[in-house]
Amino acid sequence: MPDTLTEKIIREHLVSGEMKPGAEIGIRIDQTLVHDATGQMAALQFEALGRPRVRTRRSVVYSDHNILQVTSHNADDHAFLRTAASKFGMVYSKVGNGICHQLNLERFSVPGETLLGADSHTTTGGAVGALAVGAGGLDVAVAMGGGPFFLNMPKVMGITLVGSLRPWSTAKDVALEILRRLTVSGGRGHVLEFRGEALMNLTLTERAVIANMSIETGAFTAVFPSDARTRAFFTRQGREGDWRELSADPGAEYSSGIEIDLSGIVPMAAAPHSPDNVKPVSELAGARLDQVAIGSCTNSSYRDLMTAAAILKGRTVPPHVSLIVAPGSRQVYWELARGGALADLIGAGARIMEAACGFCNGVGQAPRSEGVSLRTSNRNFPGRSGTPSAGLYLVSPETAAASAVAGVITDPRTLGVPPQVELPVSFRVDDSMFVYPAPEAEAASAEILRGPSIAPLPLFGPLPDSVEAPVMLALGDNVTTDDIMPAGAHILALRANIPAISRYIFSNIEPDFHLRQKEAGAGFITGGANYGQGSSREHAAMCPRYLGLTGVIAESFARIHQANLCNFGLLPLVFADPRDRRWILQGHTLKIDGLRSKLKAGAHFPVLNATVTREFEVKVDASERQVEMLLAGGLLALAGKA
Ligand code: MIC
Ligand code: SF4
Repeated sequence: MPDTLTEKIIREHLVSGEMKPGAEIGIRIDQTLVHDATGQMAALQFEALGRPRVRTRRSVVYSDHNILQVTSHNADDHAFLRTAASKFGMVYSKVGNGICHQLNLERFSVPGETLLGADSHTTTGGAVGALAVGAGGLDVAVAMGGGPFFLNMPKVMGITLVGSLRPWSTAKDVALEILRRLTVSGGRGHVLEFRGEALMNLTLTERAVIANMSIETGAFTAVFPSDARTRAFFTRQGREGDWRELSADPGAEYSSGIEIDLSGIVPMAAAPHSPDNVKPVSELAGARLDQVAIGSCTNSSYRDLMTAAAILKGRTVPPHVSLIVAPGSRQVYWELARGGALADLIGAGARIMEAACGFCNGVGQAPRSEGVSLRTSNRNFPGRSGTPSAGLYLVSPETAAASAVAGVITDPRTLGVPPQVELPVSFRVDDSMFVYPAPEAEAASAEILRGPSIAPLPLFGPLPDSVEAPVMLALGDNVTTDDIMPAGAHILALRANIPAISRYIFSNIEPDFHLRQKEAGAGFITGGANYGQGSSREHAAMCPRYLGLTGVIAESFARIHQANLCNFGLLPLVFADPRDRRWILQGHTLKIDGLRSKLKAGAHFPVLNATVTREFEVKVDASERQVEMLLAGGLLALAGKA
């Protein structure tokens, strides 16, 4: 049978299971990616698993999230990551080199390979025709050791592109249009596979913008064919040897499909507080703003920043607007400087930041209280900027630059003829900020630097057979991992210390939640659909477990978070009847007896709400493999390592 591109790559990497939609399969991983917010745990877990060296074709540790160095925590973490990478056989990317996803595209991406990254936006790599997937750090640590990555065989949604973009409409607007149509949960269980003749109208970096934001629909990832446009990108990067042509077989069947006419796309914005709250910019025009931030792994490429610079050239941003520009990589930074665009940005009054994530998840540049920030990034969840009361709009670099100059939200089409940005024939390649690992012969004696920021991994015990515990919080639909474990510089700096970072669990919802949870000992959270959407941070599972939480009962779970819950022995339970959620309130006591055998049976089982003496039915959302982990107290416990 003809394969979709997704099926083709999975088939080439399949190590266990049958490729039937929904069935659990295991795939071999060629490359892994972690960074300085997820890599500390991944390295500690890799160490706990007892593997001396990584077994992938390539594994890279990036320094891009935790870069402020307001205390010694960040530098301690970087020293730990650099020395651990060297010992375990990974490439280490120094601070200042750039954002993991941009760097992966530029230097390491390969069509047809599998990439597993401890970051949800690993999907960006789908732009070159790789199967690039985000996961929790522990799943990545297992893959680093040569173990398979387990997933439920996704369905493949064909997204057919027709037409070509009109002036001032961009790939970001296409990504936002997809979100408008699919919402933050419409991609669940699917790979979004792009096809159609109009693909030839999109450059590799434009495809990367769309692949980047595919995760916001809840999709597993996105994948584009590898074609002449892809080849041109590899040639510019001096890596033509890594390119190969790849596409779906003719006649391949898709489980569902949508068509997007690029010529109908207009400048769009995702209004606060969700990436699917999408409106045409023209409807928002004139709204006040305080900050404009251009960058992040979505829109920080050469094309994006050169376009913004061309719009800003010779203009100045008004006094009430703070304009921030953060290039995606050192290569982009250097090219901006070489062509003079950096001078145009400085001239316009921009604050030029490091090539890093920065403002995107609140590591610096938090807006003022109640502030309005227009950003080219991918998430506008409450608190994401570091300022809980701020409102974030997600837009294209064109809309951001036009609005920065006007001082209010502005449709870029009002500016007349758009700038034409030509890509250089070849980009400047300088890999000197990648540090290659110690040779295998020296690795055994290589020392790992463990500063005071690195705390030992917490150990979790087996699941008890009966539970009686209160509902600690009763939440709604689309709870994000930013709600569970907030972003922001002071919290991110504690990523290598579970006891210390645990005090911030749910802190944007209830500042002292951690004290209440500790006192209760056990506990449940209830939620609606798509619980745990957003980032891959496994701290959103590890820390609740560390504080004693027993499980989450929701209508459904986001994929990465569901896997993280299982990896750390926290029960992911789903309501048999979603209406039950409404009468189960915070403070009610829930009781389950014979829990272990009920999980093994895999069927629905009753939970007693002892406060109102009424039962309701739930089912564990876990594969047989994951049930074994839940019973043992998590993946490390099951492996006998905790
Ligand atoms: C994000 O964009 O939310 C992050 C910060 O990159 C996370 C990773 C993390 O929280 O460690 C992600 O997307 O997975
Ligand atoms: Fe970094 Fe933001 Fe991209 Fe996450 S979404 S990897 S924080 S730039």
